[in-house]
Amino acid sequence: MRIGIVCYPTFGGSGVVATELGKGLAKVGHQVHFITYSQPQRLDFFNENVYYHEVNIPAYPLFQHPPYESALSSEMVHVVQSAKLDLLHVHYAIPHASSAYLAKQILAAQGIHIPVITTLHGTDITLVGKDSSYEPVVTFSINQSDGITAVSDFLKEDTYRHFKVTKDIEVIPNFIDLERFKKQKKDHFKLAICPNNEKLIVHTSNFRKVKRIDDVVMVFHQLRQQIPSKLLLVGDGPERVHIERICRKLDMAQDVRFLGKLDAIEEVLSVADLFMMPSENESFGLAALEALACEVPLITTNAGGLPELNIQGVTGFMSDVGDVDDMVSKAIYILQDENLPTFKANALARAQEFDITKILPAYERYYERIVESS
Ligand code: GMT
Repeated sequence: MRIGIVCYPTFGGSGVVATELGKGLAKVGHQVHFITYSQPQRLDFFNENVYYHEVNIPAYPLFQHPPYESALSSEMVHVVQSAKLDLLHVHYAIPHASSAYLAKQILAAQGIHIPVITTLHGTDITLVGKDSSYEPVVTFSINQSDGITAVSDFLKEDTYRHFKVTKDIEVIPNFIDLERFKKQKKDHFKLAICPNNEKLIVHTSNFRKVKRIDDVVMVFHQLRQQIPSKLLLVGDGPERVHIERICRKLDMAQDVRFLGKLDAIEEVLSVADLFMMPSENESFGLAALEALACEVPLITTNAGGLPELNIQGVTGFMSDVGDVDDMVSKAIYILQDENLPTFKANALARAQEFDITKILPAYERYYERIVESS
């Protein structure tokens, strides 16, 4: 098939999923055309089946806000026409679903039919999409998509709860490339960070409020008083400065390292003993799946789709949002030398259920279904 993929090109989960999906589809022989405003972070390899089309957004003094949606729709029209695409698959509803709708109408007027699939990822539904500034457009454009997928049962149900969506939503969970995300031997790295054999706790995110990084820090603050440990914070975003200040205030600067945005996150995860995701909400928790693949057990909340990934007492533990004391006691349990190996083995076994080779065919089948029926 010739597939157009539209996504955010940044480190965010939806962009990562879209890029990895495109790479996977290209590897099995599909022609994949990425349409984004800059090179996707993980589109870092050459494959004869991968094409990249950058959305050009011309500046004009009148524009306080450059009309990205119009430029994106226009680029979709050009790519569908020139590459003769069979399908447009847009990731994250805002504004990709409405831009795709417009492109579809423009092409229909030229006698070209292009099916559109929208994949819902999380904050496009649970946070931003609900805002009345966006809601009518989000509802309309989701309903106008020929196919809709969501990355968890929770997200599917939440979409029906908050939007008047009348179409079926197919749940296709996120996935992981186990050839890339696997535990690597990085003893020198572990020794540099934990010279006295401390336990290593890792959190990665885009440092937004919804991630509740304060809770990561408060759990670590209590944990390090009972188990010698270090904390690595990977990523960057609006909360970073605030979190750095808390760490200094709690006199933890020696034990907490900020690594910024890292591409080779699997190297850090390879030496981690515990991954923390105390999010307020999380439709899937891709970063937690990356940790599992590197044999790292989880402390997460039970919010959103996290119970569909983290199995209580098996791959780690879940606590209520904000229950720092509960997270501390569960983290201490996992980190006991007699418990840790079992949790690590369970983590890998769970990740194997989300291997890209198992999930990619679900997307292919769904594509075929939508192309045939639309
Ligand atoms: O987590 C974020 O804030 C980024 C966001 C995105 O769209 O890039 O992530 C969402 O999509 C990911 C990929 O499907 C999911 O794994 C994340 O759970 C989801 N984030 C939230 O629901 C907060």
